[in-house]
Amino acid sequence: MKIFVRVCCLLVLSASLSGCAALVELLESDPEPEPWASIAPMPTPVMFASRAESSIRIDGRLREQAWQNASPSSEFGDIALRPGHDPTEKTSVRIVWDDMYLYIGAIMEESDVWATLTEQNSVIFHDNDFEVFLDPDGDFHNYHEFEINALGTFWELTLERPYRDGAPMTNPDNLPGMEVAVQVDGTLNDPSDEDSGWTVEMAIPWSSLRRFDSRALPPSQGVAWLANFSRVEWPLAVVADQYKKDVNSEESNWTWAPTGIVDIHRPERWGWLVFTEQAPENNALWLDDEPSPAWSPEVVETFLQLKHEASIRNLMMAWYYHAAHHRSSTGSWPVDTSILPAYWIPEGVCFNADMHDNGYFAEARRCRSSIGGAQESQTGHVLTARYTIDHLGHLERHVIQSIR
Ligand SMILES: [Ca+2]
Ligand SMILES: [Ca+2]
Ligand SMILES: [Ca+2]
Repeated sequence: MKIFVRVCCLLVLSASLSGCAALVELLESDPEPEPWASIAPMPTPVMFASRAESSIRIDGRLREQAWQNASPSSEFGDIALRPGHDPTEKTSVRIVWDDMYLYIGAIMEESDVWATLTEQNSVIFHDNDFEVFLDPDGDFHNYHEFEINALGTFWELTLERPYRDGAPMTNPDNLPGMEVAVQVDGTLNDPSDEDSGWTVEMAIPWSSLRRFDSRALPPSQGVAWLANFSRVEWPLAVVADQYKKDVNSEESNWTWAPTGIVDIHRPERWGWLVFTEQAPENNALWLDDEPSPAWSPEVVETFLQLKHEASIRNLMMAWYYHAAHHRSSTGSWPVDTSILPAYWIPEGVCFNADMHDNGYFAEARRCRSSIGGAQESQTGHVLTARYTIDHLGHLERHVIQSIR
């Protein structure tokens, strides 16, 4: 049931925020087990955000040299990689930055460009849309969501936590100084022809992103952000020469990072945006790929860290889901970590949880005796980190070793 929480919540949200909270409470008390798909391993996309090589004018057209030089992300796929749900239209994003802004450009093929919502901060995914999710510090909490339709109407909100964890939010929450424009390549809301698609071009000032990341902005070379990009696509019929949304049909969700479940609010399944000065030739990358010799040492180091620590991050989320399931099915938190099958704990990782009446505080790190097997970085450091997570799903990474 929880898989519908995003859609249900936002439908309720358009009428009442308190209704949404009640719905979350109802779902949290639902003893139905969390679907395994939600924690099944999913491929993790990685892309580089490189420094813009020319100025960018926000007009919806990605014609500037900066966009031409930026290589596109991997193409979007079904949010849960379900057989038979492959996208019928192609989508990719490009990301560049300069000293003032983070720039996001999306190219969406679309044979029927359609949009109806004109009121700012309305629930935009009721139309076909493009969506951006940014969790700069990667802690799964306090992340920003942006949605826009082909009329250029957009909605922004900040979630303190994902819906599954109660989702207190600021809605709407429009980032100051953001510029955004769309361009339709075809005719809007005219079913008599076949369109090519539409593009989104946006510039987000670093100054408005500071509250999501305590590190320096623009990010230093090699810094990684958690992010996702998504596209909601509704089945359309043509009635009296007009598009009509089939409200009884399920929408498609095409995403950059598959979450494995029809719920985009699973930040633990989003992809990595790695900041770099130089544009790489290939940006359609996955965490399973090998680093390229053409990348800078800082970027290689980040990439290897992300690979190396992925199993620990998975462990933390496996524990989180097991503990949440235990609580929803028995009414109490587990007394210790023995409910977690041992195969979730990677070799050489020490894991423990401090259980208390109202939840827990869990931590995982490479065991001291295994530090020799930790990741050797390009600069000769041994990279180790301690991860912690609490029962509200707040993940933190603490660097504990950096030995030359
Ligand atoms: Ca432009
Ligand atoms: Ca965050
Ligand atoms: Ca058209």
